[in-house]
Amino acid sequence: MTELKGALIGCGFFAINQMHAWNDVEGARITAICDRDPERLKVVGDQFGIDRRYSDAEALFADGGFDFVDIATTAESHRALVEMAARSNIPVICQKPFAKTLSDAKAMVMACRHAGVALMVHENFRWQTPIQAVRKALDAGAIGIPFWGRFSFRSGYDVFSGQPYLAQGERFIIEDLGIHTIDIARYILGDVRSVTARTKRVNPKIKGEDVATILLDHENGATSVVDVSYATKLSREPFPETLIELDGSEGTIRLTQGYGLQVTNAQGTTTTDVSPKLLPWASRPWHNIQESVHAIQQHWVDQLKRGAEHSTSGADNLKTFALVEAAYDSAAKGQTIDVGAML
Ligand code: NAD
Ligand code: 89V
Repeated sequence: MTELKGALIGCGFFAINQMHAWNDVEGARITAICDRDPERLKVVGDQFGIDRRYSDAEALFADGGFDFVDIATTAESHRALVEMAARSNIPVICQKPFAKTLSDAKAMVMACRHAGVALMVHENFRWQTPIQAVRKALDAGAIGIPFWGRFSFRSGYDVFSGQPYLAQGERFIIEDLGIHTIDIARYILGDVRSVTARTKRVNPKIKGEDVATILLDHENGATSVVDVSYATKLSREPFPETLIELDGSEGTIRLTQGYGLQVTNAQGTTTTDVSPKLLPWASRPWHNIQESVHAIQQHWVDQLKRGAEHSTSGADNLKTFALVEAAYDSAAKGQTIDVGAML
């Protein structure tokens, strides 16, 4: 099988996970890196033995010699970089949040569509082992037709020490973390018709909201609650676990803290350990996220080689991104937002 060559732009905090995962992915490797910060470029280049190093993305694309690009910068640079990739006819992975605005995100999808290049958003949470286990139980018909769900991420973990920019934006938890939780809700219960949300800032040291409660009306008639908080101090810190409750016509599913999957139906109750693997380069408690980075990057390569659509393609992610925008809009106006009108 031919090995694809990739270039990675953005050698910051999270890119280290992506670089480790690329080392393990079958069928691809990273041969060039780019960061406008010379120190980050050196750290990542030296750690992963990459000689082709660029401080400027235009120069990287001008030199070429790679089959895809992996954009691991923060959202403000995403549109320019994705459009650069489209102009160079290079398939592209873009980190979440996909863009700063929904109109930028739509333009990015259009640019790649016109260029005929694949575009996947690195929306990795749905690839976590416990989330995949919930999906499999539903697909196996374990609880019949789900009519209600709760997708919950409540934590007191200090995310600001690794990612200081999270304390500085006007928007915080929905844009950064809730975007994953909302994507999981869509993955499990399907697309959404309307959104009602409330937000709050509890931590006085940050600018944006750190608590959000979001009600989703799914197109299939199910209702779900997405509740996220970084202001929740618990006796046992759950970071970075998403807990799930699903009620269906024939039973219930509970994904509980510590990665237990409990399924109750007419046959009784079964409890399964659905813990993620601790990959050799991973560290607790991040191993759940780290394993999903490997999974989504392997999916990128496999689908690219088949010429098939990615689970979190740009077009798919517009539907998640619209829900983020709708949640902020709903919280600001105190109204329910119709999502269909936004897409
Ligand atoms: P970071 O600030 O640590 O790293 C970003 C890097 O990109 C920096 O080194 C910066 O110099 C570089 N950069 C920015 N613009 C550039 C440009 N135009 N050209 C070249 N280099 C440029 O940020 P981070 O914490 O690593 O986050 C990066 C992205 O990953 C964010 O969008 C964040 O939301 C996302 N993220 C995703 C997950 C996940 O699980 N999917 C987890 C953490 C972070
Ligand atoms: O996944 C993320 O985007 C991270 C974190 C889990 C810390 O919120 O920013």
